[in-house]
Amino acid sequence: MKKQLLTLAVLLTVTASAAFGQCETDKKKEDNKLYVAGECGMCEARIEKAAKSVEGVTMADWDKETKMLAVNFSCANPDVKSVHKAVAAVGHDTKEVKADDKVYSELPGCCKYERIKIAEKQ
Ligand SMILES: [Cu+2]
Repeated sequence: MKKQLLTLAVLLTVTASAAFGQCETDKKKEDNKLYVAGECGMCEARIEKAAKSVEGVTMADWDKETKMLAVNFSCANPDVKSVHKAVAAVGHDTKEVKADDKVYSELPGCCKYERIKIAEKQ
């Protein structure tokens, strides 16, 4: 019985901390900006769609001129890394995550931006 109680206590703690790590709508984290390589309006639509697909993202706005993606989260602890991964997955380099060469090569001609060179750890 004592062991069961302990198990229950551990379970509750794990559940509580998991819930704590998730989005809290009353705490908005705004003005996260990250550099995302791209060229045109098609890139803009693609980048913003990818960013908005990330959980907790309430707003994503990419600027064609500055190449900066502004992201708002509904989370106290935004998962910015997921945004990097999401835009890289649709073919756009960020300064942290490089898009797959194959995905990049399949982008329309007008979207062929200059690849970001990420310093690789040797
Ligand atoms: Cu484009």
